[in-house]
Amino acid sequence: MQNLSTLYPKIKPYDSGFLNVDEHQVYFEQCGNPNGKPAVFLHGGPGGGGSEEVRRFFNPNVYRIIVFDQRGCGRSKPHGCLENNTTWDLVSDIELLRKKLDINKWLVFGGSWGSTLSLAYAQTHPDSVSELILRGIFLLREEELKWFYQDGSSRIFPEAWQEFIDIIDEDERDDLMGAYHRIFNSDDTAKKLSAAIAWTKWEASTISLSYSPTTVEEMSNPEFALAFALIENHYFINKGWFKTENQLIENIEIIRSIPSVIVQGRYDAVCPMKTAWELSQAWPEAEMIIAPASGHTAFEKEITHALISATDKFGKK
Ligand code: STX
Repeated sequence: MQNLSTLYPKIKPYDSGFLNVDEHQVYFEQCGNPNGKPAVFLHGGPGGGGSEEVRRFFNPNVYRIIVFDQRGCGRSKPHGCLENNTTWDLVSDIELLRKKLDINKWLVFGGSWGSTLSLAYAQTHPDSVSELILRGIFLLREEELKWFYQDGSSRIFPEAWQEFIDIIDEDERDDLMGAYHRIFNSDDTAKKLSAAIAWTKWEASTISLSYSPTTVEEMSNPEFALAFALIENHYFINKGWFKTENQLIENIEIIRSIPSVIVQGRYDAVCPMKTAWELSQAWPEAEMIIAPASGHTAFEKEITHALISATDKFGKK
């Protein structure tokens, strides 16, 4: 096998700050070369927050790397806040951040929910986007949500699934997302927390091709889990506030000519490849790269390699 590209070295931000929008303070930071090619990283979940690792997908000598924590998660405040927290609020934050940082166009990089948000942003502000790098495609459609939260992945990970459903009364298990929603909106703080941890552990257990105890432990941190679970559930119950089920595919015309790369793990059990395939059928201009022995996360070796090859390629232009 060829040598796989690995993450660039660890770096520290040269700048950070907050964007004040509605009742939210949205944390952002800049790393790498202040005069480099601007790139913004859109994290997953929603509710996952940025991390020190995600900067490392970009050559720090070439890129001016901007990472921000979406409303209600990571270092953004108030933590877990669902007020004025929709897809379209985030799209507007991204555009506001671009203007605040005095950037003309930027490369937009997003995986999973980050791919959903990247497409929504690019289709709203196509002139602000120089290139797109999308991974583990998620279009927030009914069948994708049903696959992950009702019947699908459950068949591949029955032991993790058991823990996900144990917390819900048997007579409510025909609508798990709804049942979790009722707990998250109740006043029972203890139950809310244990449900948030169960919700988050389910995802942590299924994102890697090979189960990663470290990932599960990190994501089970109560503070992380509470924002992650509440925000994801809020976005999914509301179907992402999209006007139609296939909105992001129907609007592909708007972004067709933006140079784009799609990276997809063949054995992604969170966002199965069918979705990436449908996107690429509607959008043959985008380069589709299949990682043949990978699951969902950006940190699968083949996926990291494909993502870094894409940032390196766009960084040379
Ligand atoms: N959520 C998919 C998603 O965006 C249904 C996602 N999955 N795991 C993540 O994001 C993190 C790696 C951010 C935890």
